[in-house]
Amino acid sequence: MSKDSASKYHFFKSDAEKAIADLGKENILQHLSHMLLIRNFELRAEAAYQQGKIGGFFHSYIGQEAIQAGAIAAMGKNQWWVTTYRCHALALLLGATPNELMAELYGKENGNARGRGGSMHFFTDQLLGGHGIVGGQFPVGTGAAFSIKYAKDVLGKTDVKEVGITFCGEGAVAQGAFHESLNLASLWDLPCIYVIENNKWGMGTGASRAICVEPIAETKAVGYNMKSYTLDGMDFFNCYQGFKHIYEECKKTSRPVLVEVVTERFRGHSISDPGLYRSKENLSECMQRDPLAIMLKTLSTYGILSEEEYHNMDKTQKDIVIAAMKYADESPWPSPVSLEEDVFAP
Ligand SMILES: Cc1ncc(C[n+]2csc(CCOP(=O)(O)OP(=O)(O)O)c2C)c(N)n1
Repeated sequence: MSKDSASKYHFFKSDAEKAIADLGKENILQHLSHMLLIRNFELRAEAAYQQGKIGGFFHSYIGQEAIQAGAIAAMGKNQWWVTTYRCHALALLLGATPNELMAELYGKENGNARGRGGSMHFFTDQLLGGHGIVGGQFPVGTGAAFSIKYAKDVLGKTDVKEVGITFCGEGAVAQGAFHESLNLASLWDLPCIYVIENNKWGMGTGASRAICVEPIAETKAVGYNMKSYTLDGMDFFNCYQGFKHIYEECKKTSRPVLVEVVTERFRGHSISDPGLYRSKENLSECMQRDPLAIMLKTLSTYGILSEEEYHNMDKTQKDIVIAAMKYADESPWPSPVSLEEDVFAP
């Protein structure tokens, strides 16, 4: 963390040694392989985009991998999850296959949304979508948490999920749906975990020029009588332990929580953004804290993984993604006859 950002945040205190003991070697390597899958998926999908295989919007998660990997390591897949258009990683982590996601990016019939949604609208049984409207996901995540509480308290069901997790960028906290959702969640004691992934930039506007108070979660949570936490989004173990703590607390109290995860995006806002508003020095300084490099360093310090083993893991994930590109390339286009299927507008 740079001196400046370290001073304005009160980070959740974590202990990598304890996290490693808690998760166990096999699990940790599994989570690292998921982060490597995300990185490889994004890198190669970008290349396919440049070759004209993919069209439309495309927002990369490169640089932010530790956040959602840590969240899922802590809370398990079986919750309600919802996020923004930057949704490739969450779909992969929740079990969508690289094949179906790549085919969706290529606009093919056997894609995740039959080629209709593209990059911003991935779904799984637990993922209630990637959403293109900034803030559009807040009411969805809040409603999902309401359904959990209703099923438990009113219908007396026991076999239900525990929490609804809503991810957003910092740019979304100035949007009305954020405030209405947090107000209701607090009023009705809903088990909502709202996660602001603060990568410090909207489409090209720095957070400090768009949001009137910082740190965001700490200051905004007070207005909704909620607890807040701040996590280091470049450190998988900090995210894992932070989310684990937050999850246990939310399950116990059924009180909503606002979390700010301080992170960096290593790419432009979207693939068409050359990032001219950001200096090369700023970007290369941020990239010094690559979440994958930080994880490798921690794991090698504790004798869990050598550099060679890491590169072998990376190669395995790269091959999976290359096979997904071949699958997508060879997949059929949707039939023009099916154009009006799944369209709900009259
Ligand atoms: C309601 C609405 N306003 C504007 C946009 C255009 N838009 C798309 S992404 C974006 C920036 C959002 O930044 P942030 O929330 O910080 O998320 P990030 O992309 O950095 O992950 C904007 C303004 C939109 N999609 N929806």
